[in-house]
Amino acid sequence: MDIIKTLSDYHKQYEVSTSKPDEFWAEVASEFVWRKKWDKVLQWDFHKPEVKWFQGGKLNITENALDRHLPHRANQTAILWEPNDPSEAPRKISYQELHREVCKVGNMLRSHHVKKGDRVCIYMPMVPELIYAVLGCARIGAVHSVVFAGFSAGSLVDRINDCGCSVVLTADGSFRGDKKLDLKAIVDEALLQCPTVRETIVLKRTGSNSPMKSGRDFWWHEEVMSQSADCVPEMMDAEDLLFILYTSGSTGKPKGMVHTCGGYMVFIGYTFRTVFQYQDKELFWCTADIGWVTGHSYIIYGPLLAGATTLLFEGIPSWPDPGRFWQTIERHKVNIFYTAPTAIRSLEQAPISYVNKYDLSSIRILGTVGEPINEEAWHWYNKNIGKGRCPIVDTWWQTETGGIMISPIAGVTPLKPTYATLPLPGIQPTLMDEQGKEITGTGEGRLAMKFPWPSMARTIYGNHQRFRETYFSTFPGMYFTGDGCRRDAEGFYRITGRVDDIIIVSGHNMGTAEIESAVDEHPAVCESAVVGYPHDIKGQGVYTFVICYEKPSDEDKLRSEIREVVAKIIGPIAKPDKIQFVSGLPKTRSGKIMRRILRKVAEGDTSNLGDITTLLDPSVVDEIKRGALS
Ligand code: 7RM
Repeated sequence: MDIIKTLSDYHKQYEVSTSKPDEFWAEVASEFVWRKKWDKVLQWDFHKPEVKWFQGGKLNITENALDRHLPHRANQTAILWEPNDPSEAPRKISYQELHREVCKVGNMLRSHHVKKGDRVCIYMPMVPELIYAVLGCARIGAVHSVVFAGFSAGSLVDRINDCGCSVVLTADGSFRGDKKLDLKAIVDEALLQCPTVRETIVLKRTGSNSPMKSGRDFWWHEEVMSQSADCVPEMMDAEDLLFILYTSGSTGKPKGMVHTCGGYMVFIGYTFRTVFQYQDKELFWCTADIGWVTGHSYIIYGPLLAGATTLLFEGIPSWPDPGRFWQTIERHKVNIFYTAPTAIRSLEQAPISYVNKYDLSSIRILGTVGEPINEEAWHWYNKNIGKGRCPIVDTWWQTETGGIMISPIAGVTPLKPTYATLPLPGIQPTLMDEQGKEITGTGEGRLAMKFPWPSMARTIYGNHQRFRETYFSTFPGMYFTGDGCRRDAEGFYRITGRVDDIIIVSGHNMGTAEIESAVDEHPAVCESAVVGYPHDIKGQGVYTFVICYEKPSDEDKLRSEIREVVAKIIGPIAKPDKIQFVSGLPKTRSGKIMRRILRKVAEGDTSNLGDITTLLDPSVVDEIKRGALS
């Protein structure tokens, strides 16, 4: 399939992808190496639900991401690693070296009796060995389950036990800014409650003195040393499991989203090249963590399937100072930069000199992912980072979708700030109203998908019923995303936020996202989060947490101004009852606000906030608790 280069290419491919989906995806898939061609492109039934792509096909994704490139890219850098500490030397790993290291890890796992289908937990810092671990699993057909290395022992226990991992790949520790985290100690604590784990293999990174339990714990360097650099790839059926990735539901235990080999490969390879318009020899940087689906799809698999050079960053955006991203772009001449709105908003609070002292002229394309980007942050990113000459692709997708679903195609399809714009070929979105009727034309409703795409999750590990109930029961015969969405007259989509974030004030349904975007219109406001709380008269009241660019000199005056702005934009009914000024919000690393915590604070019940260790910065919670308004 030729890469889309013009708007009319887009319309043509889109048309074919919906009128003849089998032909369309067969053509995309035929660019890859299949050991055996599929018998059937697609079989599906959203009522069961059951979705199978490329049935009968046999492949190994690492052959496509590595071996396939060796004849012409052996010496090209595959991974450019920028360590946490900018004074430590970056590392370049060529495709040849990456192939060798992945094979060694594959053999190491086999020597520890890991076989096809076994689940392997990966709990490691953002170092090249983490990528070797992921691909090493894929090489031998083991199912990787990466757990973000900032999660607590308790979160790790849940994720290991849910899918019964037999081996944990980890490190002695990790560096994050000026902090050191003792990962092995966390693993040791977790393993007290993980009966299925036989062994751990521990990479040395920080040199912390991890006690090793004889017979259970092994050093990575010792185990990998003697392994051969040839590792026969396991031949996988297209529908065999490639990985499990846990995503937190709004309540209850995390869901292990299951992704399979063939469809995931085809869709991630296709969307990476299409959306970012990657050109040979360019340097692509996605700042996500590999513990998040964005890291899986667009640090590892997408770029490597395309034979690209991918930048892997171990550090954090704020250390040693808030210029770290921009310094790194200058240092390595990054061409495509893909980050989260939360990072943009936090960096825009630093003096602009942190941006302007670096040469950002290598950048050609910018991207965002993870949450709706507000108008103001979009313009800041466009002006200060893109210098007004780089398309911004606002990519909407989910852990469940595996890859990008709705997004501009860089430099090809039109942009519209705060809009994810148009569905990619193969993606058939629709908007549904509260009665379950399809909305046509301009309108706002719940975002659903009418037709399968190759990289959609196939189930929740061990709980197909929960999969059906969560995604396929709201609108029978469709996949429900959980997001609210608006469609304009041109057919452009704008994601408005999760629809489970709804509050009912005096009988009026309001999306918290809608109130937030109104609050954000006040020029002093950098960011806000709205939750409901019990209100004697209205049922629920509107409690707003607000981050300002500068500490407000007169808080009460600002409060009444913000109320007026909301009244003007939405109506007096939406006026915040309480406004608490804060310096930060409880967020996950990917920028999702943990409303559960804010709701508790707003309800005045801070005795048990539940697990807060999955937050980017758990310390903000104390400040928020102290400042809570009664
Ligand atoms: C990739 C990822 C998924 C949820 C999704 C949305 C929100 C993601 C955008 C966005 C507006 C975007 N996976 N979301 N991208 N909202 N515009 N471009 O984030 O599983 O962690 O989250 O994130 O609510 O449903 S995820």
